[in-house]
Amino acid sequence: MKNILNAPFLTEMIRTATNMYAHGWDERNGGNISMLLDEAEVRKYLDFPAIVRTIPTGFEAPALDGRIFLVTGTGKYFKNVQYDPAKNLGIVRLAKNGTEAEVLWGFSDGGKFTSEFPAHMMSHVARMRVNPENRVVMHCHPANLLAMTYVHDLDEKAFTRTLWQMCTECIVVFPDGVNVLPWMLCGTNEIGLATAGKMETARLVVWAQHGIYGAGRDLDETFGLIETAEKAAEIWMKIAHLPLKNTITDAQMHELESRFGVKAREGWLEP
Ligand code: 2HA
Ligand code: ZN
Repeated sequence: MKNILNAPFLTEMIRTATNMYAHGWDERNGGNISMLLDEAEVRKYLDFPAIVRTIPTGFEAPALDGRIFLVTGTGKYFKNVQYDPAKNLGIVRLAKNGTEAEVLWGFSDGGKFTSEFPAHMMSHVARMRVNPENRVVMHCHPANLLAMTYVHDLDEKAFTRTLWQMCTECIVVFPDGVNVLPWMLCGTNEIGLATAGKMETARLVVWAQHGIYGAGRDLDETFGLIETAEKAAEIWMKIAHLPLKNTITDAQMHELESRFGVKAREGWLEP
């Protein structure tokens, strides 16, 4: 008997949402996650075709036609995902050039995918082009990154350099840096397109005065990416008002590049 609740991708999603809530990143219904699934893997745990219902997406994304995603539900609380995964999560397959989402499982109270579905799906398209191994898009509201957007210059290079300087590991974890969008109305196709554009050059995109988007290979990697950036932001918020005595220099950053085999975003370090 197939049981979707035994699927490792579902278990991992539940654990991740629970952990994100525990980190304080997802108050109330804040945050959303989407993960591209492998059809053969889904078939091990779910019979199809078993289209529960079809929901218009409100955008076109031909590159995603036939692609299957596990996604958090709109208005749902991360803290509740573990107690009722079928209500708080859903599995959808995109159809008709991405204009429709066929619900294969979940959203059991008649709900639907996250209000940030456009930003998620458009970001998947962008990341697939850059690195087909990227399967996860994650959005949340970590306090220190958010706080930083009120008091730090939003210039992407300046914002990234500050984060890189706050922990030695940062440049190793996100050498592509952090892109930043100014405040925009969330839940719209416009912010979706803008986020996807920023995802072409970095796996982290800050939404000023709102939160952050991360993209990665799997849930762990994407979580770790946001966790590292948020830790750096926390340190900056602790020291920004104090006289700075020491930092990580660009020469030291270059040492990290060679030691860990990473390359910082072109032109963002002094040669
Ligand atoms: O409601 O985080 O950006 C979930 C959100 C919207
Ligand atoms: Zn949000």
